[in-house]
Amino acid sequence: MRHNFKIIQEINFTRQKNNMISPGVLKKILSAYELTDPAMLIVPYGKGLINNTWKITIGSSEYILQKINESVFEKPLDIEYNIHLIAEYLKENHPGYLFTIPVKTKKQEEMICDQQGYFRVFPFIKNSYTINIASTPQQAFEAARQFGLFTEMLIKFPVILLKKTIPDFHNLILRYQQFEEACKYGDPPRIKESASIIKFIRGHNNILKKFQLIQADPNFKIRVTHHDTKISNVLFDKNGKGLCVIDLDTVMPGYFISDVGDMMRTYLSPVSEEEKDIKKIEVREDFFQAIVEGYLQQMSKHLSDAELKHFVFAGKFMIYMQAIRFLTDHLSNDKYYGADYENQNFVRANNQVTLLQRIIDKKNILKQMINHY
Ligand code: ADP
Ligand code: GN1
Ligand code: MG
Repeated sequence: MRHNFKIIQEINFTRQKNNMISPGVLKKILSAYELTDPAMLIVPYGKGLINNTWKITIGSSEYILQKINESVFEKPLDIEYNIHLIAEYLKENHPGYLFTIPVKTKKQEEMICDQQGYFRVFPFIKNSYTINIASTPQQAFEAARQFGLFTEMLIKFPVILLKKTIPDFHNLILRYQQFEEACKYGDPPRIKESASIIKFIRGHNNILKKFQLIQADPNFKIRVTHHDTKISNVLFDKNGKGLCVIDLDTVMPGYFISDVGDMMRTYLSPVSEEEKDIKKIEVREDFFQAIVEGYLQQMSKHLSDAELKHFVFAGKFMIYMQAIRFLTDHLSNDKYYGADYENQNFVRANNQVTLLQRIIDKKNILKQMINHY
């Protein structure tokens, strides 16, 4: 079955992330917040692929300013709606949790719309820091525990109330259809050069079938899911303890395999998805153990047996989907993620299929490690 409109959603738009936005425009945005100051410092910040982020320093006060990528988030106000709803719930039910809420404008708005797009400001959490690669199992444990805690605190929250800020975001069936579309209608030379990775992806579409079974299985619960559990979305304190999760734009109803899978995708290997030298890609078993322990410390009593049995599958699912998304973007001339150099999304896709193969090679060892739970 074809869903034409949705299929082209990720591969057919004008990219916004790299737009140059002048300091003058940013200062005008900030004036809505009473945050203008002649000595203000505005510095691009973070490594996100989608939104624009700046760190603002005014004397001893620090803020994060973000511009939402409207090609990706078609209804930015839905993000504000979700964050607001969750903030209210946590204030009531978990008042001790450090939840980052947007700074209000002079008009009490949590997000503002200017000719340049949608912007919001967060207080920069003092004495916090983020990392881009998990270099110790302890960091992986802390991050996994924070994402588990986030879902657990919201276990009784009526998940149905949340807006789907990117409809079908982690719908692997749709991602696969987009990939097949790109294989047909994408850039012909790139399609030709990608023959072997295309073959690999098609050869592993049993992952797709397993996902279909999950979708039909009532033992797999829809919960409040973060959907972007990379380690740079956890704030740490100076002792290396997790403080809270951030980057909540994709918080929406979802399966646990999205969050656990993205942790595996991004914490298991000592090198990132950008690494060109695939020999450096490996699956660190002690980091897997740390993810299991951290996440299950919060979530073990909520996961069904069927879900627990799919812990390792979660990694395969997310890595496979990310490989598909990078390759689809490469075949579609980098419209979604952009590229800093020729073939960057091909490099990323190749990195992810290598990681997938490494997980498959260690599948039995990893499954044994989860058997104790
Ligand atoms: P992106 O969607 O681009 O990944 P994030 O919301 O993750 O955007 O922000 C990018 C980076 O900015 C984070 O990895 C973190 O380092 C920093 N950051 C974001 N919000 C805060 C905050 N409230 N306090 C401290 N640092 C933050
Ligand atoms: C994007 O915004 P950022 O960089 O945290 C993407 C994720 C991908 C990730 C790959 C909304 O996340 O789904 O896993 O890149 N976010 C969106 O690095 O598409
Ligand atoms: Mg982020």
